[in-house]
Amino acid sequence: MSSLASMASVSKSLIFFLLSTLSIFPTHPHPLDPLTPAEFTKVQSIVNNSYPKKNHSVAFHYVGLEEPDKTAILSWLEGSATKTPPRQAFIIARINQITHEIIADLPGHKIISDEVYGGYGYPVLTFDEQIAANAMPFKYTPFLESIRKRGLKVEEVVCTSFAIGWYGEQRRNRRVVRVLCNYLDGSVNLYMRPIEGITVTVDLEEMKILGFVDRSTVPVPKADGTDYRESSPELPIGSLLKGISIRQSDGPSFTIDGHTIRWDNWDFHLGFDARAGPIISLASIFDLQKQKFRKVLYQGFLSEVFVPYMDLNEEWYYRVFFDAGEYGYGLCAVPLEPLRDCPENAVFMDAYVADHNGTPVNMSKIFCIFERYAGDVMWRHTETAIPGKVIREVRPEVTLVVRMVSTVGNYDYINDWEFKQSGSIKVTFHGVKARFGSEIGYTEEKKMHILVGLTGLLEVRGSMYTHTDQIKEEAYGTLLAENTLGANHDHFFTYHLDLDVDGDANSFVRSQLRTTPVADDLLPRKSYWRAVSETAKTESDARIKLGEAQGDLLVVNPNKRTDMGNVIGYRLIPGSSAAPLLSDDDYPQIRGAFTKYNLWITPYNKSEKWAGGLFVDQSRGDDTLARWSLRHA
Ligand SMILES: *[C@@H]1O[C@H](CO)[C@@H](O)[C@H](O)[C@H]1NC(C)=O
Ligand SMILES: *[C@@H]1O[C@H](CO)[C@@H](O)[C@H](O)[C@H]1NC(C)=O
Ligand SMILES: *[C@@H]1O[C@H](CO)[C@@H](O)[C@H](O)[C@H]1NC(C)=O
Ligand SMILES: *[C@@H]1O[C@H](CO)[C@@H](O)[C@H](O)[C@H]1NC(C)=O
Ligand SMILES: [Cu+2]
Repeated sequence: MSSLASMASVSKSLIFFLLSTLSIFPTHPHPLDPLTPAEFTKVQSIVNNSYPKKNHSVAFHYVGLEEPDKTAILSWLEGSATKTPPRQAFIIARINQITHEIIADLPGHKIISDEVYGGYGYPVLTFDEQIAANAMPFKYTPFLESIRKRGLKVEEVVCTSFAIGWYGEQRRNRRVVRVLCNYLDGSVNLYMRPIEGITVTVDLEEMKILGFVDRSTVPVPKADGTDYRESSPELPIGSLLKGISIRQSDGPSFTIDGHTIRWDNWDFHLGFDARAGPIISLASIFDLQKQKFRKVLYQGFLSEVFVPYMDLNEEWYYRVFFDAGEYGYGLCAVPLEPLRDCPENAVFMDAYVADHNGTPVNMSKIFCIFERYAGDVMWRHTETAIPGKVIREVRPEVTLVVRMVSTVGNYDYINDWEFKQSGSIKVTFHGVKARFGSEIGYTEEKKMHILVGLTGLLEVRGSMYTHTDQIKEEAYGTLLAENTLGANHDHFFTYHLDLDVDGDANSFVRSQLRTTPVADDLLPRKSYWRAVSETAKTESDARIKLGEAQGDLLVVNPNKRTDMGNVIGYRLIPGSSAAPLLSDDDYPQIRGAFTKYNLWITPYNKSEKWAGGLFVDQSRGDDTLARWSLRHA
């Protein structure tokens, strides 16, 4: 029992660890390294050879490392493997409009397995097909007519694609998206200027328009005050302060060897995946006393981001996003801006993805790695009790941060993995409050439409209202500006964390503090508290709703003890957490059922990575964490 998904950040408990078997440094290249550009090209040619262009249409929806089995990685690390784990790629392709799951052997230049997927759901949308779909309305006369009728300039219209989800249809839908449009004309903030009422349904496979609806003439909100650029005269966010910088005249204290990063007592591998973004593997920490590396985290990555909106209007009810499974959280990563996104002492790393045709795309400056010093103190003591002397010892708080930013439509998710000298790992989404309405509150107060909580831009609905007094029916949101409603919604971030604390056999323990009455009259006190620990025996024992759970959530190694005999483990420390408020039988919630609990523990299974399933576009909730967990309930 060692793999778990949670919406929590992870942190070390006060308990210290014991022995580890990890004694050698990984050598370069590492079996968990993401595919290189040459390997992407190799994949493309392997698939080309098997499916020649003359009678096949081939679209690459996912290309990434087919991870070696955990046992193979662990024996390789221990030096007991006779050969290095195989170098393979996992490919999800649509071939003649059928989904294939392909595993290719790279050194052998051949396909070793090729399975047709017949279940519900479709792979991640490619950028190229979204761009093509977004262009479709501009060749469609009824659409152009609707734009003209509203008195809008067609050259100022920008369209984007939305996954359609699933709302109980029995019949399988084709791969389609809804294309919805916004307006620029005097603004760059297109999300603030929706053209409501027009919906274009596009078939992605045939790349043709299947449906067109124009049902309202709500005005497009004004351009005034929507510009968020620094150059804008009405500068809305963060006034500019005098220059500030962090410099390390002796250079950074970390080293990067391929994808392996070493800093202070930490050693870990940083991978990249088109779907998950950063993947942290094999994080271990050097124990000075034992003079050995000790394992902490086999792997951790973002499994899904679930974003259901609460607006039931015709153009809005299906706005339920799975940012990793539908759009590719890594695919949407954006280059980081030196000195703005990352401080002066940051080091940048590139990453690669395959495009629709399988051609490698260089995404430059996707990660930044830097030592963070914010003027805080990690540890200190001033000793004044010793006569005739004062001892003062202070250690400043310096941590190591790995950062990536993913821009999925209007949202910019700033995602940090932070490693601390104390042994803690902290995962954060910069300033996210995953609760509906929170960003809107901020926005209202500032009288601006830019949200900085999550950062990025709010997605708003055009409306006829100019004052809250006019609102009589359900508005599903807050009036932010004239003709502009901010829609209520949630963001649920779900992580897959496979903790291997001091070895891969770990248990999940809940430790609660219980009040204990004192019966003995001879004792001066009536009560005290003591810690009572319970080890989860089944998966259902280990499903946690944070609002209800009391006490500490621990991942321990039951086979190891400290020299004093104490348990060795890590404590999961939740950040802000949220519970879904949709009913269990609501279609978005069936697909997002993995949000029902904040923490789930499942046995290790290499193919159960994605909390919302492997094929999320139009999924029906039959391949989610909530279902897998019933198997061993
Ligand atoms: C594979 O086929 C695509 C599409 O025909 C072509 O653009 C690409 O160059 C080919 N790549 C390789 C490596 O064969
Ligand atoms: C494509 O052509 C090859 C050889 O000409 C043939 O073997 C294969 O069955 C064809 N595939 C399809 C899907 O038509
Ligand atoms: C990717 O792009 C960056 C920035 O342009 C460049 O430094 C790097 O060499 C490129 N990588 C490859 C493999 O071309
Ligand atoms: C691993 O997960 C897959 C996909 O959910 C499932 O089909 C398979 O039975 C699982 N294996 C085990 C041993 O539970
Ligand atoms: Cu939001």
